[in-house]
Amino acid sequence: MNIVGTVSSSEGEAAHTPAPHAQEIVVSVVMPCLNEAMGVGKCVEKAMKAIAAMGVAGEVVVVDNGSTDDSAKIAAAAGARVIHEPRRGYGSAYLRGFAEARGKYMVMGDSDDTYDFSTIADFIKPLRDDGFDMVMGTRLKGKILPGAMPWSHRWIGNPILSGMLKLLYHTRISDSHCGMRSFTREAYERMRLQTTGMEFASEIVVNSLRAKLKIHELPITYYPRIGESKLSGLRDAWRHVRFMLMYSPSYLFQLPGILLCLLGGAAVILTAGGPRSLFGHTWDFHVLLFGALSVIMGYNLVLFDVFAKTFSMGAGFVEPKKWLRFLTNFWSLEKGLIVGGLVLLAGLGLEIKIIYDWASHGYGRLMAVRGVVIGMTAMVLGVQTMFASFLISLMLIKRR
Ligand SMILES: Nc1nc2c(ncn2[C@@H]2O[C@H](COP(=O)(O)OP(=O)(O)OP(=O)(O)O)[C@@H](O)[C@H]2O)c(=O)[nH]1
Ligand SMILES: [Mg+2]
Repeated sequence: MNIVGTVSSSEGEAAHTPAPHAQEIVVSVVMPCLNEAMGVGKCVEKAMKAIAAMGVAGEVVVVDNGSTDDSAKIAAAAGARVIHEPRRGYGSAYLRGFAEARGKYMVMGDSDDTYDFSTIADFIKPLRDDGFDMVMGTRLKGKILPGAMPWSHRWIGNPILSGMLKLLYHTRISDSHCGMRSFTREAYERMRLQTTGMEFASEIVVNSLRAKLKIHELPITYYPRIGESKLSGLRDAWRHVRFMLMYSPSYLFQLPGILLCLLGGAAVILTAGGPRSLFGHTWDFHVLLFGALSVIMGYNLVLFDVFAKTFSMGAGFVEPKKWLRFLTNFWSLEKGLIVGGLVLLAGLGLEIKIIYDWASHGYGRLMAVRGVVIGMTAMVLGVQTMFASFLISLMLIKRR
């Protein structure tokens, strides 16, 4: 058995236990800590004892970035390796902790005594013996003790955020905001995590799904917190929402884009030829105008979707899907320019024809709203296609 407890703090304390060779460490427990003087010592002690009971070499890494209380000293005294990360935030702390961790398996959890670090072995066994890449604790399938989770988190915040994650990323993970998790070093590297705030918890779930990790859900007990919460309700919830939307262009751009195009297209087709009677009303110019607007907005969003996916593919965030492969193999800047140019010319031609007809009728009263709207819409779509082609080509340069 070999438990490591070294300190490297900003106060310049010397390491009091020599660090063994990297390969020797089996389990690294990483805890972010911001003013958790009341809980961190207990968490570190429990983790150290659990590692000892497993009979493997391990370490507890506590990452602090701005505690003004004695958290760092208490954690170090309890046997943790304390690291000071200058960049603030829950995600920053974890990223630094994982970068410093030397174990083959990594366990993460809050340092506020809400998670029971005596159960670390249960988080390691599925990784070591059963071929899983990651273990997600689930409080919802386990037990939430009275006072552990505020009512608003349990019944409003968590269901909304978890529901959104389920919808956008088609995951069946029951408690995607549970803070106690474990994964293998290889799985950690495959996730390529980068966010710095509380949305880090969502990023792990999303990226683990993208990396197709084999995930095991482990029911756990959630205890009341010791010390003050560091969550800032709406602000942190928004960071999760923002992250989920940003990483899901299909729901953010593509779906509303296609809906707007279909809806607008139907309105344009309905009223392009003249007023139409439907549902006991007559529909005319106004419907045509809103329809055109809807098509333009929708097409914009569809282009944003293409931009986002092309960018993500170039940056290596996602594997190219079928249509993106089509885009890279069969599409070219020149083809985009030709198609966009033809649509632009068709629109322009329609506008010129209207002016020509008007002039040839002696510049009398002009009433060609329908044609003008359709021509203008075509011109907008054409120009957008042409310039979008340049932007897409720019983003594909590296890839080609
Ligand atoms: N180093 C560091 N740790 C942080 C930061 N923000 C939060 N933490 C720690 O991250 C863990 C999670 O924060 P909590 O305040 O417990 O958030 P939560 O678990 O969602 O909310 P509670 O239910 O109130 O516990 C705790 O151990 C905090 O001390 C930060 O900016 N830096
Ligand atoms: Mg907590």
